[in-house]
Amino acid sequence: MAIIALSLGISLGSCKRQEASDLTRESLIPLPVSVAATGEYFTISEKTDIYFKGESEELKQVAQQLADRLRPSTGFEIEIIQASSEPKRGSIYFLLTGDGTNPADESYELTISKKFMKISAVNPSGAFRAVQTIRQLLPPEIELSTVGEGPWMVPTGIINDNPDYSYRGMMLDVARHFFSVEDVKRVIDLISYYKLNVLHLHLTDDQGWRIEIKSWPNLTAHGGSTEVGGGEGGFFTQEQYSDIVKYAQQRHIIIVPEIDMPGHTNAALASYPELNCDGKARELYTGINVGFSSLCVRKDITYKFVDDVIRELSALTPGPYFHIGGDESHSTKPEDYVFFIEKTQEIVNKYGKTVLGWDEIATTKLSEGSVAQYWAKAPNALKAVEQGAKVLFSPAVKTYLDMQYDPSTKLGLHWAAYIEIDDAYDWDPATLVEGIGKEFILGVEAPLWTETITHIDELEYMVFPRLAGIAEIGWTPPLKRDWVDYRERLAKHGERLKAMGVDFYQSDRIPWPETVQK
Ligand code: TNX
Repeated sequence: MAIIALSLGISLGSCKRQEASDLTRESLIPLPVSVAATGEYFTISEKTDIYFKGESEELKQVAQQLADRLRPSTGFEIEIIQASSEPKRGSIYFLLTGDGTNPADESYELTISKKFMKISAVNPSGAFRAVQTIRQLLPPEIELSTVGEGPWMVPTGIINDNPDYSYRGMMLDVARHFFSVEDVKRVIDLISYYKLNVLHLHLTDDQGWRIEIKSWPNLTAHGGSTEVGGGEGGFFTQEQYSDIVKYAQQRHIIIVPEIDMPGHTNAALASYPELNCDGKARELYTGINVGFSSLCVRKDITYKFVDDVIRELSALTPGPYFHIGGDESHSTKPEDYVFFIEKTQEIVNKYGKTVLGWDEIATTKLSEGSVAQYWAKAPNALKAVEQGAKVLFSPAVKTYLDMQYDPSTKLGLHWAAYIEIDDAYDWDPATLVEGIGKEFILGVEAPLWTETITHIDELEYMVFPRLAGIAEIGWTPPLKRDWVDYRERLAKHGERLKAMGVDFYQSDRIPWPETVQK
């Protein structure tokens, strides 16, 4: 064995990695379902081309995305070629094995040999997930936009992979502080690297209305004009929102839009006096308290409003879900709350969407397919399950990205908990709440509320690296997950995050390599 390693070392000359490779020891996050190593290397060189088989434009785009990632850092002119014959030695080869009947299937097989790298997937989304694996198998410098030396070597073997949960998301609150289209695209790029497939946008709240509704223009003109702390706020035009949706789609991520109702609606109540029971417009609000606002539940105009908003936004949203909020409606009478949520679910369904709502909506009669997002009250989540509904797991004590890491964290809040990297990683949705096993769980989502977060750098600091752990919970089966092993893999990701320019929290619970430490 030693002799083989030595002779390999000599033949590789100046290569950095001279020993036999071991694909099973690569620091992949999320950890794949199965990895088998064959001990050699595939090397991306100036001769490497990327082939794709068949007519799928989406598959071609995935091949293109890999090439676009490789070109700047390798400096190679990597071509995309439709495969007519067996791809030539040294190339990367994409093909689809599915017939399109199960579009939700994100599985892929990545076969890496000395001669080629082959990605076979049921759907283009699986191929896209495989590309993230490939990026993580290359040296971290692959993420830079300047040409590096390489060598661009990947350990050989076979990876068979698919997600444990079909919904793996992050939520971004653009209402408390507004974030630009460019910021949202950056978030999409980063979460796609960890194989998430949902970005939930919290588009409205007391402090701001952030999505243009053409039939109610004052929502953004007035309701979007400020934010927490009194800044200038902002909003997405419908065109910008569609641009985000498309950008996400190309990264195999769906956008879930949220209009939070009937509470958390001060921005709307300030924009249109008729939405208030007393017919008087409210003042704009720039504080951070919750629970004081409510739509006027028994007025007809309220449902004209709700219908228009859901209609316009559903038409711009190809994904299946529409999130109606429903949390902390402390100034809505309980019977009014039930009336409102039941009626609003019907409207969402009428426009062809499935309802998502915070766990409080399970205190009402859920319509077919509605999903409760468990954030605070386990009894609510259980009520959803009793009604035969699925639950999306976002327990605040584990997944809230606005919770401080520890008492010294300058940003964020701590009403639910301090959440260190291990707290966010080391739990299992399927055993967290007695009575809610895996069969009732749609997936996991980590929300970033932005009362205290104003810039993309701050956002990155709160999101990373905790989100990588949530991503692994959503993807990797619990039996394969282990904190001690994860900690080592995450440490290695420090260099990758750094290469991507991510401003992440350098927890002292992670053995970061020296090159990463500030
Ligand atoms: C609770 S989570 C809220 C949000 C706040 C968040 C701050 C939820 C459904 N409601 O309105 O932004 O806490 O951590």
